[in-house]
Amino acid sequence: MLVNVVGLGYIGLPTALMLAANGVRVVGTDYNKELVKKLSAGQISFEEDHLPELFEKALDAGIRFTDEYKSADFYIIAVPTPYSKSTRKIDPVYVVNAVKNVLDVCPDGSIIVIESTISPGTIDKCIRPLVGERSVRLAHAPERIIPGNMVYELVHNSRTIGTDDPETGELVRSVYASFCQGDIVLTDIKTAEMSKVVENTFRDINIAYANELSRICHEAGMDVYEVIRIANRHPRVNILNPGPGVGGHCISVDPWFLVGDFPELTPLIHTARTTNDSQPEYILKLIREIMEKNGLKDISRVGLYGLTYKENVDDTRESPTLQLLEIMEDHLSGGKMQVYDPYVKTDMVSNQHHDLNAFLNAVDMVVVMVGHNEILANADILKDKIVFDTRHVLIQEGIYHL
Ligand code: SAJ
Repeated sequence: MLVNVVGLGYIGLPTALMLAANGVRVVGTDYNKELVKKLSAGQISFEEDHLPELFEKALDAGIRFTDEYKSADFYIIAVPTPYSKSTRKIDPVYVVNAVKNVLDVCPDGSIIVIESTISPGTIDKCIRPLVGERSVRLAHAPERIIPGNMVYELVHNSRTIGTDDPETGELVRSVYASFCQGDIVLTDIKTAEMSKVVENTFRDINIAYANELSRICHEAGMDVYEVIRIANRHPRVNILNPGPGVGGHCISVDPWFLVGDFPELTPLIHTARTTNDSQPEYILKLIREIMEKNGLKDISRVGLYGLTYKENVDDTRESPTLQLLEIMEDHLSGGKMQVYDPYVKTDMVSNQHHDLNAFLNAVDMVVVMVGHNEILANADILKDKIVFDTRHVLIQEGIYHL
């Protein structure tokens, strides 16, 4: 059997490597020729724990990379699914194009599995009409791995597989069972679509609750972390952490699919999303408060530590730091803050440093936007600075928190 994994990004690549490393014949396809060249030359495309070792194993097992779609028995589509900022509905263009390209080359009897997160009903609405009368089977097996712990979670997480009939479900299960040691739950396609979106929405709402609590506690002069720590001792309470906002291409996007499709029925989801989206602006307000308290007038002497959407990854999509910088532009607030992230090697914003010491020399105040291990391991170099830790990762005295 040959598996063609389409889309070699944050999800498709680890999945393709995992299959290959576990004895499945795999060819990975991506329309980005540069990426294909890089992978074919044995260079990994993003930083993730244990991915380099997995890459080695997959190369030894004979994985191939190409920009062409291949005739195969089994396809896994893992391309991005953005949402339209105006309608809030899913923009399925990448999935639709990938499936069209697959249909041009796939033999009858093949199975096309969509792993990309899609709003409930997308396969019925946008993919089935493309397949028409062809005897090609569809499935939805939404990915669930968390950046930062992808390789472990690929093996150990439970998976959901939605198909039109149990026989196809078993076939798809057998492919994923080549590496997945978690439970594999079979269901119908629409339930699989919905359950994935619901999982990420649940997390978004929980984080929004934590962020709202942080604002209440700030106003009341209380320590939100102490409040959450104590509340979480209750056996049925598990409040997540407040932070500078919610980034990444998943949690900050997927809840909008439900709001877009069911606007009248989603006031809670909408409010949570809006709360999390407004958190960078709230952080900016707190930065100004702390500057004022310390007699600091020049915003260009303030540094944002961290540009990625969370710790120890190199992914900057929808990152709270980028959102905060965008808000500052909108407010035309004069000077620009300094920025540094050890994982971001290319220049993305102005005043971006690539050396921690140079960054620290340029600032009097550091705002920790991301709790990368680098800053945890070197926390004492911040001792002469005013520090605002939005992630609650530093334990030193005299640090400002949410
Ligand atoms: N965050 C907080 N407070 C928290 C937890 C997270 O502010 O207590 C922030 C993070 O810093 C980040 C954002 O939320 O900016 C999202 O990060 P995350 O670590 O919660 O999740 P993602 O986006 O990296 O991955 C999520 C996961 N979904 C769930 O946990 C339900 C992952 O399992 C999914 O596979 C992934 O979305 C996806 O691709 O859908």
